[in-house]
Amino acid sequence: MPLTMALSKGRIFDETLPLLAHAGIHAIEDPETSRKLILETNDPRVRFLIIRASDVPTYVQYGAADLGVSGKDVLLEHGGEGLYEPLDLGIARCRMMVAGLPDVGTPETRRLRVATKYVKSAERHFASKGQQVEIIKLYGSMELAPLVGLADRIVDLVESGNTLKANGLVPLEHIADISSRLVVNKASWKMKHAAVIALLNALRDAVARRSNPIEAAPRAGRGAAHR
Ligand code: PRT
Ligand code: MG
Repeated sequence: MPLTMALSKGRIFDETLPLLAHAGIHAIEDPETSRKLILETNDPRVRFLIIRASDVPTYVQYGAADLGVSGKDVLLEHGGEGLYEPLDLGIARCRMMVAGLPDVGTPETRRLRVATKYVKSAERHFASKGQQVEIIKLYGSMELAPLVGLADRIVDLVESGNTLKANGLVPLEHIADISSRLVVNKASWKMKHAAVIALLNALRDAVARRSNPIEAAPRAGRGAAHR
């Protein structure tokens, strides 16, 4: 049965491709140069939808895509309704953090202001510490907010830490480790079970090989001599 897979351009597409290649699936066009939003693959039973990262869970929830690849940050905001999340692909890793200007304490006369696009995750984090905060919803460039007095803190993703550093900010609290997950529509899981399970198993195998390349590598490729 044909499978439609929702992917976003950029790091998720780039890092999912090698895993899909292990399952024998290759995109015929590059989404960075093609303007098409539906990409065929070498396998006539599989096609990709190229959509915004934050829209992937929605397409899968409503069954417009059978499955997709989505960052855990996006899934935490979406809530995961209508989806199974059977596999951590271990790609596009980063941390969700609270950050701010160094040596700036919490204000005494008002609630802490926190700017973020991760409203639910931020609310949950501060509620779990018993801290009342005012969340300011932004859609990007959160790092700017503390610099111009819009917020006391931000909640954002941190990978190398270079973006924080370049803006004079420091990481303050760790909220969650983030990686991308395979998500599957609940009805597709039932109705297209064999096709979904075959792809899931191939991807699981690709993830295991990547995290344990020595054991998974063919014998000639082990290179024991130069280790
Ligand atoms: O389409 P939309 O704008 O909604 O999505 P997007 O721009 O978030 O998509 P994209 O492709 O940038 O990110 C897709 C997914 O990659 C995210 O949902 C995360 O799960 C994951 N990911 C991993 C990251 C990062 N690492 C990351 N570093 N997403 C964003 N960043 C940004 C971060 O927000 C910050 O601005 O990179 C900056 C920090 O990087 P460092 O290396 O300077 O610390
Ligand atoms: Mg981006």
